[in-house]
Amino acid sequence: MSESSTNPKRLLLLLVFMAALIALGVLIARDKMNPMLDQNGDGKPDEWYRYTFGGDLVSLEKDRNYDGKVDHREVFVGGVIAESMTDMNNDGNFEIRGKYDAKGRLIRLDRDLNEDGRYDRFTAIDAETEKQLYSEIDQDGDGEPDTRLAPGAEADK
Ligand SMILES: [Ca+2]
Ligand SMILES: [Ca+2]
Ligand SMILES: [Ca+2]
Ligand SMILES: [Ca+2]
Repeated sequence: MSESSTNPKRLLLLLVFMAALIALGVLIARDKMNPMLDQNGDGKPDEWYRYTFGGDLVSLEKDRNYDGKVDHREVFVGGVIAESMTDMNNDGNFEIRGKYDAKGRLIRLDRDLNEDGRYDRFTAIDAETEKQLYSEIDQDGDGEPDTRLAPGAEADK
């Protein structure tokens, strides 16, 4: 009779053990999918990569000045770059944002020229020629384009 009362306990222990093994396996798999690099060898990661289970790159992040904060980020869809963001002055805001078409070609460039944390210059790019098509500005300060600049006005920065 004592054996029948210990069996459920053993079963429970076995289940807990198996669950722990599975959790460990998931952690190892996640680490493999999200590798980190230490480019300057200071012991702290400065590049982070994320992959899908299928091995497609999902995103990469870089700390290019090694201050511990991400200052460049790229997002990929189907292994193709879809968006990039760069913090030019390392204040935590990404002053430059690029958007890309399904072939990974730049089609829009958003910039925060006055470095207030909001994009204020939005430039459409021809994917084929890589030339600027037109620019818009954000006049009401909501971070969205609302006013199209006259052709040639891009030069004023
Ligand atoms: Ca480092
Ligand atoms: Ca940084
Ligand atoms: Ca910045
Ligand atoms: Ca701004």
